[in-house]
Amino acid sequence: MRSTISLFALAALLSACTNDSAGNAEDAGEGAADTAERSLTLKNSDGADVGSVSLRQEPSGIMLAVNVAGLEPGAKAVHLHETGDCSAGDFTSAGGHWNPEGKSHGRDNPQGAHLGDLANLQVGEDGSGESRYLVTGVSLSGSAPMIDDEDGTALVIHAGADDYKSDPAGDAGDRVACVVVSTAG
Ligand SMILES: [Cu+2]
Repeated sequence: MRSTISLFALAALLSACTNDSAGNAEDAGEGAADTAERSLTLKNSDGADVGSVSLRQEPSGIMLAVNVAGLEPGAKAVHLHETGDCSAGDFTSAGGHWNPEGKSHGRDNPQGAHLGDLANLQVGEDGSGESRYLVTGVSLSGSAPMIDDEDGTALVIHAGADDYKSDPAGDAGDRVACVVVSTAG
C-alpha cells in the first residue's frame, strides 16, 4: 500500500513537472483524484480476475457493491481486513479483520462486531453472485475512520460462510479472493 501511494505521488509529480508536454496529457487525466465512485478488481490466489468491488461515498458511509464470477457455489464470508495487501498467495498479508473499535467478531457476538464484518455473499451454481453493503460511519477520505487509512484495507472473500460469532474470524475457512480497497486507484 505504501508503494502504491508513493508511485501515485511520483506519477503526480512527474506529470506536474512535464505539464507542457502534450504526450503526458493522458497520464495527468488518469492521476486526477476522483473519489465519487471507484471500481476495483477482485483476484483469486492464482491472480485471475474473479469479480469486482465498487465503492461509493454515501452520506451515512460507504456503499460497496461486490460482484463475483468463477467461485465455488455456496455462502462465502466477506470481510474488510486491516491491511491493504493482497500479495501473499493465501492472502494472509491482508492481516486480521479491520477493527478500529477493538471489538470481537460477529454480529451475533455480544462483544461484536468488527467494523469489517460484512454479511455472507451467496454464490450460485453458476459461480456468480452479487451483494451490496453499506458500511456506516466510515469514509473514503477525510473524517475517521477512513477506509483507505495509512496501511490501507483489503476486501477478502473466504471459501466458507461466516457463522457471525466465532472470534476472531467467523470460522470461514481459507481466503479465496482479495482486493486492495484504495481511493488512489
Ligand atoms: Cu476475512
